[in-house]
Amino acid sequence: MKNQYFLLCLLFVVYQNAQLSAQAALIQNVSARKTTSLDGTWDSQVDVYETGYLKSFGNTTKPDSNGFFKEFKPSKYVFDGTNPRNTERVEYDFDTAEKLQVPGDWNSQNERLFFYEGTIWYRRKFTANPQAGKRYFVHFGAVNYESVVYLNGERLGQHEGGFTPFQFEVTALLKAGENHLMVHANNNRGEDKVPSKNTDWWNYGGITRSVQLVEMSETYIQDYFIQLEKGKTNTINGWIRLDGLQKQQSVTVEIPEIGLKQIVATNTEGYATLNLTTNKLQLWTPDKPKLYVVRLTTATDSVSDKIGFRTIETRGADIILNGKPVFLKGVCIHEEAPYRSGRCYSDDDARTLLTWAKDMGCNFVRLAHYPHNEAMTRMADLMGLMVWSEVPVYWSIQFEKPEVYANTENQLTENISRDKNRASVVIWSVANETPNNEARLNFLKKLLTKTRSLDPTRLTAAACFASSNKTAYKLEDPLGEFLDVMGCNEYIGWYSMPAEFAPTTTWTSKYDKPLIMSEFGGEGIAGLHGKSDEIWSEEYQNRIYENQVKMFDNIPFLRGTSAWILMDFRSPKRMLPIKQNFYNRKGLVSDKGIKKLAFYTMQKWYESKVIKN
Ligand code: GCB
Repeated sequence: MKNQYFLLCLLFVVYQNAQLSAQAALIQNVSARKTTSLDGTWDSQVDVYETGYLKSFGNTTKPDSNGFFKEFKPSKYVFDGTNPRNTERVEYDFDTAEKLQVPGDWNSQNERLFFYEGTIWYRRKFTANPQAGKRYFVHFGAVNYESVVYLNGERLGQHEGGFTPFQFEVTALLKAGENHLMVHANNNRGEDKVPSKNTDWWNYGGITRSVQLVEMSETYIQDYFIQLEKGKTNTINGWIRLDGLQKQQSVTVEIPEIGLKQIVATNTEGYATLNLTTNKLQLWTPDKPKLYVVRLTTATDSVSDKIGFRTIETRGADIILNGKPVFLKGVCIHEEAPYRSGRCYSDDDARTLLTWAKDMGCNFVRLAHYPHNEAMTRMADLMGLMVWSEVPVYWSIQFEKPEVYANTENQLTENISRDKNRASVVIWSVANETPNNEARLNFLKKLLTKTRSLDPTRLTAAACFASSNKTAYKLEDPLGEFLDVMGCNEYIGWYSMPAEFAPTTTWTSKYDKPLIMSEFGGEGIAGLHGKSDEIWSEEYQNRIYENQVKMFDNIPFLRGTSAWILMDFRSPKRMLPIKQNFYNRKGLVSDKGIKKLAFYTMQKWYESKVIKN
């Protein structure tokens, strides 16, 4: 009996600890909830040697119970004749430490951190007033790349992946009054990470997106998926999931503007499916990006979202939006802040970037090469831009390792989980320029199956290479068999062949599928003018574009293009002094917002693409 009691107690403690450190399932539409912003000024400590995890003269790098997250304070030294320890010697102090702004990468906030890759500890003090019967979560928009999170000295858990949201439940740890939130953020690159060691963008580190304390009712609407059924413009399909003790409830789903209402009952798992038929919907299109207020209500919670409704399919080589063929006039975008560089995160940043894309005549943007912040997809919904959303499976990835797959699948799941109700997102892309071998094919096939299981309504793609024999290009990457849309990156005029070879280059495909030319272009420095054969000049860049668009007109199965890239962006690989100065200069707009000649060439070509949508 005694033993049984002991076992029970042990199980309870194990269970409690698991609850404390477990990552909670993402709350859908977190900004529509009752939140306290934890953005602003955080105390920060650079920790090059992981001293924050070491014992005094430690020889271990394992998390230690005396780490920085305990925030020891020097106490008055009293020598009792036996203990020789000098308690005054604590060699860190977050109160007087340097400050960093959140959201924001550390590289662009402090010159000493510009090239820094490693660990920075962040601390934020905040006041809370927890209410009985409520549950509390700490939600991070993203931390690049790995984070370990502590509240009031207790470890909440960790997260890997620099571009997706995650959260922890803190109900049991949150105190009335002052609380201390601590984040160990580390952006070391590694061969077995996703992305891997080598990328052509800046490895901006830190808490790059907003942090919020979220208050929820005990049983709350945790997630929902509300979209048109594939191919049916009058049927809304989806599901709702509740979390909490009262999982079986009725949920009212309403779209008040068109008088649509359905009441569904959740099962013992808190799950219910939805199916609503209506002929009253005005469909979401890039020209008329109509969004509807959708309201979900239960006895214990309610939430509203703004959702657009559209269908997206392929038929042979065509991409079909709301039943009609469409050409995707696009441009690639990095999550680089206009005018100031660094990571962007705000509505204003998103509006500036997407307004440039609209000015160019785009109806489509490729958000390269990782999930961008939520402001981008929400703004794209509002402004009418179709979105290609991507996970950072970029160049060489250790495809043969199961843990690398698990990490990638988690990043993909978090991305789809966050953005699955955005009408703007039409494509989930699983990879960019990955080497053609068996391990990669198996990995990506599995990832595509996962993508479709999470979201059967959208298209899948990957940016691949074509095989080429001089000016004959062929799409035959074996991955093509498993994609809905072929993406292809080519740099005729920059990395291969002079630009003038483009118009006579022929394109064939092994697959009867649409092609999006997912990258093309070359560098050009805004304001540097010269002859069109003078490399780095705007004219040289423009010559590439003039020849590219001639080629595009001759590719029978081309259904979209996304030029590389909207704006100049920082990259450690681009070292040429003066000209590049750590910027990839392939932007059609400079980092200071100056439109280059090639911008107007694309604009003109997009104007000539007459399909209206
Ligand atoms: C590519 C990559 C992209 C690079 C670009 C370039 O093929 O997909 O990430 O930045 O080329 O500028 O070389």
